[in-house]
Amino acid sequence: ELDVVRQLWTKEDVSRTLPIRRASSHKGEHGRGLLVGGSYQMPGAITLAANAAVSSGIGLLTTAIPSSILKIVANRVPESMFLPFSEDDTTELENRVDDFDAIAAGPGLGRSDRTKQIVKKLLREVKGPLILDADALYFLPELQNDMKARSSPLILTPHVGEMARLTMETVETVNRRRFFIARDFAIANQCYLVLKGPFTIVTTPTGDQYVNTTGNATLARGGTGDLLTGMILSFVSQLVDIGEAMMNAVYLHGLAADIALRENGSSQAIRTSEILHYLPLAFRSIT
Ligand code: NPW
Ligand code: AMP
Ligand code: MG
Repeated sequence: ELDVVRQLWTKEDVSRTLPIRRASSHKGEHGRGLLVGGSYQMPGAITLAANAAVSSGIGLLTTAIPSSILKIVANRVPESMFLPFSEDDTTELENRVDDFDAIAAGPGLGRSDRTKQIVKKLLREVKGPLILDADALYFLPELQNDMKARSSPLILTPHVGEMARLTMETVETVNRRRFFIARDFAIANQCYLVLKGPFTIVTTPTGDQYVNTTGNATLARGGTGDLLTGMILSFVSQLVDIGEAMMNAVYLHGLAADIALRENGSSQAIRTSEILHYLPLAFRSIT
């Protein structure tokens, strides 16, 4: 284990690696991202993710959602374009995957057969970075061959419960051996892994590990992981180093929650969507 790189990701690291907006830059230089998710029961998760993406620098966002929730989601994210798909035919979605710098899937997607088909297609056909979170992680144990056959970057963002399912370990074991389990999984599957929780660990396919120090229990509420997925999509689609993009997203997500806690004095009465309002202050404190 002596050759393992394991270090804290600091404010200086973020400052050194964050994508900058040149005076002459245009939207096309800040990433075209596709976010896939949502279901009739969970229009909120994808709305939160889309808002987090557009609030953290992405140049152009397209959100792919079931047609049944287009109106409610589109109403709440005017900056996003939309790619509505029908419940039983996702070919429109599959035909567009080459148009994006990065794709993230999972928030609120549900655990239907349709989700499984979408994830299978994405694993096989997305040639750029693919981020899988939440319900998109659910079928991965059944899609191991598609996951292993993939040669372009794969990024998984499980919480401890999801990690336990991915590795067929108990939650207790994952908690106790989280560095080891994360590294083992990332190397075996040649993926980037964000193992979420207090002191989130980011592991690269070579087994290097970075630990995050921002964040607090304000984040212990529904939808905060969905925000993180939107932020990771924003940074990864700007074609920077993927490990750096993930760490910066995790750092700023936690920092926004730290500022929210400081400004409100309590972590109880803060909504998930309100945490996003502190992102500008989080970015400001970096530069
Ligand atoms: P417990 O709860 O302690 O008994 P699931 P999910 C266990 C969407 N959302 N952190 C936990 O055990 C997501 O995007 C929609 C977390 C339980 O057995 C997904 O699409 C929202 N869990 C979908 O819901 C807001 C831990 O893992 C299981 C854990 C399902 O995602 C909410 C929980 O995982 C949500 O984001 C830990 N540290 N340790 C919306 N507004 O639309 C153990 N567990 O069942 O996969 O559920 O994460 O809620
Ligand atoms: P999810 O469970 O997918 O909604 O993701 C929850 C998000 O909140 C992840 O980014 C976690 O790292 C973060 N989080 C949850 N609880 C805590 C906590 N007690 N301290 C710090 N971060 C947390
Ligand atoms: Mg989640």
